Amino acid sequence: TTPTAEGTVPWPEETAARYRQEGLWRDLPLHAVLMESAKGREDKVALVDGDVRITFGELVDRVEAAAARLLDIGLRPDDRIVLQLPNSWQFAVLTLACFRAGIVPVMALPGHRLHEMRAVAEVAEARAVAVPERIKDFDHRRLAQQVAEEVASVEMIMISGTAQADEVSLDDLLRPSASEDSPKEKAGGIPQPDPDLVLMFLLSGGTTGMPKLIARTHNDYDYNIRECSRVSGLSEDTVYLVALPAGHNFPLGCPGLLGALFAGGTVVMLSSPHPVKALQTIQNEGVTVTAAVPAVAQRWIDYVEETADLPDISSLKVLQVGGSRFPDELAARVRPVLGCTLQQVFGMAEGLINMTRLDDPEEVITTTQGRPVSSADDIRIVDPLGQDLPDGQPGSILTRGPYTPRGYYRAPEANERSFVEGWYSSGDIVERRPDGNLVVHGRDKDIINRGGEKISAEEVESLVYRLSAIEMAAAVAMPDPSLGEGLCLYVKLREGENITLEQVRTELTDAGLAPFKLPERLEIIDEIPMTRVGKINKKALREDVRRRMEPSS
Ligand code: J2J
Repeated sequence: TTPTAEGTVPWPEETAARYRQEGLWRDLPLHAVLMESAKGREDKVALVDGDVRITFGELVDRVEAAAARLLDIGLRPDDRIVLQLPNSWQFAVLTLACFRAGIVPVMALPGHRLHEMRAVAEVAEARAVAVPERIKDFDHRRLAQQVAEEVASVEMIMISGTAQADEVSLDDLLRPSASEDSPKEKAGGIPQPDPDLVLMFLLSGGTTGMPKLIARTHNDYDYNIRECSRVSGLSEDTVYLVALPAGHNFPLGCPGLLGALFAGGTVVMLSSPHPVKALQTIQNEGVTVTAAVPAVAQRWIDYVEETADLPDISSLKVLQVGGSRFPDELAARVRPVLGCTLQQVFGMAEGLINMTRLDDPEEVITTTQGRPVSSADDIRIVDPLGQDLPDGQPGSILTRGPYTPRGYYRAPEANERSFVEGWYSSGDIVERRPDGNLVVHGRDKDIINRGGEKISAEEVESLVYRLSAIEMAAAVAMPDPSLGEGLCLYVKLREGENITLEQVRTELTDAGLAPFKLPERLEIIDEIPMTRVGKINKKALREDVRRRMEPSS
């Protein structure tokens, strides 16, 4: 029998055996894939971050040395580090060093605050938190200190920048092995991680009050990356731009920065997808492929259309777009305006990745969200009773497969709801066309998808109840011209009370909620509409806010 990490839900034995037998699971620790791609390319640039250029040879050296140092400072295999770093070479090297040592990174986002960081550190029982000193005017060191104060397991703060005496300096930890070689010698000797065990935790964009952790194994993620790389046409000629937050599944491994490195290509880290910087970087580095959410793709398209003196972006061959529904009209503008092939991606950190193929007819590329990257992915489209629907009829999508885990980490209750007899129910309403391509029509899960960042309505609502003026609250999606959706908060007040949007935002900020989850509009109403089964009628509220926002003519 295969070992199973505590708190995870394994694939059934027979299924795992079949994935092995068919060569989908290779039983390689992920760093072995990097070692293989680095072979014969020692002097080729693997990683670019501003002026920093790291060759494959240097990358392997740093990763090996850092893995040994992580163990030297007292971490052990299966320990967890909450990683909250901006897109940077440090992000890539630390992640790979964790993989090498069998230490498990928890992929937090730079936008997360105490509410999220504390929750994931607690569930993961993290021993360390890795942060930059600050990003813009936010003090991440202070945030890490608060997490360490409030979460008993956290005993180490790793700082990218100038570390203080009681902190671990990431610049020091991630330095090359050259000057002192004891760690390097030991690196070869540190044990290989078990490929069936947890590689990392991704964060779910799920619906519950707290973020859920998704344990991905070496075996499943290696396969995920391989299939995505194949479908996206990665090769050693690839220059991949990381413009979305690197801790997201999409830019990390679909095929993302890991796919590009494993293909022997080059990865360029950029801290923001702002069009001026992004397009200049595409020209400077000869970027061939990148991933964007629809809101980012729209900004790039608008910018190119509006700007006279543009950088030359003709190196860009493929623009992947996913994370939320890419409107067909915008999709149709990608090739004419940006001069590259659009690849629509409908994916999820829980596993299943769908992509249009690069040689699909333009109609498929601009109006569908593609099909599973692997023939081993199983998909069903079902009605509310769980009955399979014929092609052409929208319903709930269920999926299982070699890179879709069977449950969240340490979350039996959430698993009851989201996993049905081994099938993951993502809450998306999807139509499968007769040609196999999927079209996403909407969702029946209670989230707000704000420019690709998922916000759990329940998470926001539960914090809103800290305001004593509020008797009842409902967070709903409202239309937003640039982000697709924004967050509108409906409230019913207690007798004689009043409240402003600013007060709500201040209270939620004080509670440590990530800024991207703050409501952007407040509607105070006398009665919150309810459904017949006694739940808040969110559909009615979404229609209501849509009506209120219509320009009065
Ligand atoms: C509509 N909804 C989409 C799309 C995701 C690649 C791409 C995206 C993600 C991601 C990812 C959508 N059209 N094209 O992990 O590797 C919504 C669905 C889905 C949820 C998953 C990747 N692409 N979505 O977005 O875990 O609602 O992953 O269930 O953040 O995003 O969110 P997340």
